[in-house]
Amino acid sequence: MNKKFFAAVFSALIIVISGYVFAQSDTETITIKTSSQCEMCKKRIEKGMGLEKGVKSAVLNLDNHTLTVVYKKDKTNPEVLRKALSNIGYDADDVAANEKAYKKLPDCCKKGGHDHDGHDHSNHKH
Ligand SMILES: [Cu+2]
Repeated sequence: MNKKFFAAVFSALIIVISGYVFAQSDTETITIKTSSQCEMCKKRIEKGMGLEKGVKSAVLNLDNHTLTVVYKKDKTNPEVLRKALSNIGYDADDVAANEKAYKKLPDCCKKGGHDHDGHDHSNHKH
C-alpha cells in the first residue's frame, strides 16, 4: 500500500467527520409556548413552520402546547421564528398572534375554542 493512498483516505475521513461535527453545531433547538388547541392547529403549525427559512424540523406537543423547533443558526433566529408563528395565527411566547391570521383560523382553533360552550362551568351550582 502506498502512503499517498492512506493520506488521501485519512484526509477524506477528517473532512467527513469535521463536516458532520460542523453540521451538528450549526443547529439550535428552541421551544416556543403556543396558543394551539387541537390536531388541526398541530398540522397547520408544523406545516407552516416547516416551510420557514432555516427550519429543519418543527414538532408541536399538544399536551403542553409547546412547539420544538430545530433551526440553522446562520439562517434564522428565535425572534424570526416567533414572528413566523404569530403570522400563522398563534401566540408565540410573549409575541401575540397576528390578528389577521388569528381571525382566519377555524373557530375551534381559536383560544378556548375547545371549551364546550364558552361558558365557565367552574362555579355552577346545582
Ligand atoms: Cu385547531
